[in-house]
Amino acid sequence: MTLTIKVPDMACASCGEAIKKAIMTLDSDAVVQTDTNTKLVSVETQVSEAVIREAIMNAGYSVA
Ligand SMILES: [Cu+2]
Repeated sequence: MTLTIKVPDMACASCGEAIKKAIMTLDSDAVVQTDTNTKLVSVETQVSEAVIREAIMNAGYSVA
């Protein structure tokens, strides 16, 4: 499934990398795309949305 999650405080490319890394730690097969202009993170994963959201929050970002 593909999730699209808004992360308003993803300010720059290194935020995007940190988020990507946090998700990939949970699911190494995930395909993660981050867009710092739209603040959207799209994740192709088998892991549930709740778990992905938690990973983003644990990395220090809030999810909308
Ligand atoms: Cu940043």
